[in-house]
Amino acid sequence: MTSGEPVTAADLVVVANRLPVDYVRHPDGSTGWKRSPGGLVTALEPTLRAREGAWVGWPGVPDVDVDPLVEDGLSLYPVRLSAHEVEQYYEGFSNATLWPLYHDVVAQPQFHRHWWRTYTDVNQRFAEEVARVAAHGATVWVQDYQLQLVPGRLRELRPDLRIGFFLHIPFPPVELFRQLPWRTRIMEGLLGADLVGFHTDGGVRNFHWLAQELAGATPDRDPEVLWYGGRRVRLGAFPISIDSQHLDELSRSEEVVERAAQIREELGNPTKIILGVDRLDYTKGIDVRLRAFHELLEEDRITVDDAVMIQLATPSRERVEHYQQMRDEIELSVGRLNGEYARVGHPAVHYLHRSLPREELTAFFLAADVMLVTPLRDGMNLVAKEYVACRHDDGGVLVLSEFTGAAIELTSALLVNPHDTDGVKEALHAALTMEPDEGRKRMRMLRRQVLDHNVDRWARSFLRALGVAVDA
Ligand code: ADQ
Repeated sequence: MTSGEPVTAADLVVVANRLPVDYVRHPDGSTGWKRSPGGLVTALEPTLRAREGAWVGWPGVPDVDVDPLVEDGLSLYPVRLSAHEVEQYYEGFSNATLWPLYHDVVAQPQFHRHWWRTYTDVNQRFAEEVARVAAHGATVWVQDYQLQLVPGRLRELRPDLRIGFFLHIPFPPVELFRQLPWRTRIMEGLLGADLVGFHTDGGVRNFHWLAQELAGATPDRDPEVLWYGGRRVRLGAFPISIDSQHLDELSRSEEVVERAAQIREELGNPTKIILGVDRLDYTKGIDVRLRAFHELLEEDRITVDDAVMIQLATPSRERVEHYQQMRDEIELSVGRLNGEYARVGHPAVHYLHRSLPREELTAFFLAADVMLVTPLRDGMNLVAKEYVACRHDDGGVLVLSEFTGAAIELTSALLVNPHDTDGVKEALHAALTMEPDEGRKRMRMLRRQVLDHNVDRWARSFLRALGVAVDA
């Protein structure tokens, strides 16, 4: 899977916490690489390859020194992290400080000075590695909240570079961001970029205000431009998407269509299937939808013959304490619900704590009559878009939280406030009883949006705004 020598000076460098491949140690002691195909790789691959691109990131295993490699024509530069750094920079500052703070403090963020120090050290190391591999005048695209100091550090090291930054999670309201003891340093770090991108206009507005208040940036007549250190910093909303065409095709394949029918049968041919698919994260509102379903059963408005629920949950951040607690709570709720409403051989909720292969997930999407996406806060939420892309039959109803970035584009979904249990319950009931014509009309509108705005379009529009010449 690897071949050739890494390019010595790349014109386009992507830098993200993780490489698009994971380093693996096999039980027999041998080592290798496993592809971890994420949306980001798919989106950026064609552009990266066309430009002799490079990717800088952590290989996913602590304490390993691995040489740069070429994977299918893409140069990969591993950044070493010690176990201690993974704990403090990644699990600590990234996922127990920034993640909850940026998601409206739905969990209490922890502020620890030693975590912050490690975050700054690791950001410095990423910046140094990029500075080493980027060609003169190259474009660097920094990804996400783990690397917010990289643009600033990189600008100091390499003022010749063109630097873009994209935040995949929400950029928080002013009052919340100000809780962060290192708020000014983070703003200064981000302002090192030439372009700072968010999923939504809300993120742009929050950043615009905070940059002036905390870092002394000055506004321009253009509301999407700030001046900082004598430089122009452009801001913009770039709602990310998925490889819609690929999912649409996959969902039409014979195997997937057959598997979807088989899933329905295995569930005992219920009238309706309700589905939830998430990384197991407290921001995703899994408890909200379980409560709504539970109450509908309790009030006898539905029975387990009318509707079964499936919750697929990818294990996530299992070493972070809050995630362990939340997993226990969700599993307790599932157990209670089944204890009260399941019959032998017919659970009310089917709960799988694992990651499924793409084809299998697509079949679940195709089988589900109602898709419940109820995060308390989410930068975008790709699951909502994936569900829509898979419904080539115009079937299915999407219930979507207003607090996702996706809700701005997917306005024909049944939009809900996840804090309002009655509202979620009514929307779930409305979705279960919706006239097929009404459902199809909504789904057609959703599909137009998702199929027109794919992830390739997202990547191109960001790079274009950064001043990179990309094909139309
Ligand atoms: P995430 O918080 O990870 O992403 P999301 O956008 O929904 O959230 O993406 C999750 C991905 O994992 C989807 O592609 C989904 O299909 C997949 N997945 C979930 N459960 C799975 C399972 N059991 N088996 C297999 N696959 C599963 C962050 C931000 C989001 C933002 C994205 C991209 O939090 O708001 O949309 O980055 O910017």
